[in-house]
Amino acid sequence: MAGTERQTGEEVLEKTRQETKKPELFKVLLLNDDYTTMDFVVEILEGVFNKAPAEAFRIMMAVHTQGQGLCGVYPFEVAETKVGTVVELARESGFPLRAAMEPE
Ligand code: TYC
Repeated sequence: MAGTERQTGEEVLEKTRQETKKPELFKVLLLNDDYTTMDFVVEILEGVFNKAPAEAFRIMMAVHTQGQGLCGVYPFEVAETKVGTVVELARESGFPLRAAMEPE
């Protein structure tokens, strides 16, 4: 980010430099299993990852056929919260659904 100078007359009083790091982004992936229902996975993709119904179905089928699928890319804390929410909602419904995160 650009440096700034504050001046009175000719004298430079202070130089400041603000460094703002871009947030690191993480992929959130859903993992396949044999027990979670397809309908529940679609609900998760719509409710937690804000996917439209057709996109949620497409991602669910990608996970089902390829073992895992991308749900979204988020800053670390958002990704972590989404993974936790998926696991918690799945446990409450008695499903072993898992989600993972990895650096983009
Ligand atoms: N494989 C599951 C079934 O046949 C469906 C499923 C899809 C489970 C995606 C998990 O992340 C998943 N009922």
